[in-house]
Amino acid sequence: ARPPPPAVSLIGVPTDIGAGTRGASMGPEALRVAGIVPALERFGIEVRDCGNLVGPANPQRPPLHGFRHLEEVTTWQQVIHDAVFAELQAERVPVILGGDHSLAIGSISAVSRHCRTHARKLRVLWLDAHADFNTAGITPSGNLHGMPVSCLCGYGPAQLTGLSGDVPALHPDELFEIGIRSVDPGEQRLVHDVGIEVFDMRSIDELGMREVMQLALSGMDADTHLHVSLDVDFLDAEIAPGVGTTVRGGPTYREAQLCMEMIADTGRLASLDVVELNPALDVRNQTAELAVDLVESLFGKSTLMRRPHVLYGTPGV
Ligand code: B3U
Ligand code: MN
Ligand code: MN
Repeated sequence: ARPPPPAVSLIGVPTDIGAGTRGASMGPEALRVAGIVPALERFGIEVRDCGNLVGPANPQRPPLHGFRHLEEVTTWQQVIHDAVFAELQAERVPVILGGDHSLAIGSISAVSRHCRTHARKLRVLWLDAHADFNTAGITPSGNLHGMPVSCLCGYGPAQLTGLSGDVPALHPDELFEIGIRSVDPGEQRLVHDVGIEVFDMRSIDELGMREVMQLALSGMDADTHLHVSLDVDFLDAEIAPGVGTTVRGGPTYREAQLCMEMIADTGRLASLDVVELNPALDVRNQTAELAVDLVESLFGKSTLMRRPHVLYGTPGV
């Protein structure tokens, strides 16, 4: 028998203070306009739209000690952490509607705290054109949306690395980055030294999306909490123009759909970020509509009645 559909809580995070280009603050509303609520309800999912969180406005300041807007970003992360943690404790699946990608510091810190409280294993899939592993010392921009993964792994200011408790929210072994095609020079070295598992576009070209996803999803079991952090710039810029930092050569519509379907097949998706959607740059809300299509696949939309519960084997075996 199929498991009952999850109860989903939508949490809007209308901020762009971590980004270099303004506009992602309008992302949550664009996803609602694109029909994210009825898209999920169609599968029998009970959806609660919690509305938008409230946090500091964008002060549009230059970097200070390597960061733009560190204090404001920190305030947002505390609000995000608390909201996401509350929904997880209520046994609901939080779907965070961004907002720039700095919000994942708060959301994944909450997921990590929840997993530790309930002795669950954590798996994070980071779907992005960028590695988001900059630090104050190596960032070319000071923008914190380029630093969430490093902060979550413990490389960053204490006010962001300590959100989930004394130990870093994320261990590199719990993380797989997919779709990467833009990594800054200092970032490249750090990603290598820390040992982040990166499936860049070259690996997708060589192995195919299917094998990449089998590897990224392998080794999970019934106790694994799967978090997906979907940066819309993961997608090829031709199909997803509504993002601030497009990088050409990303996954096609079909590759992206397969990626989502294989995640759905595991039956382990327990929290999701949809980030970096920038309606100010979009054309007729098409990027928001595409994101909603992909979210439907993540929650089990499929052409035929096949819903196997697929658990993939041990990584590297
Ligand atoms: N790596 C660059 C660009 C960037 C990272 N994430 C996004 N853009 N969205 C930086 O500024 O850190
Ligand atoms: Mn990105
Ligand atoms: Mn990102």
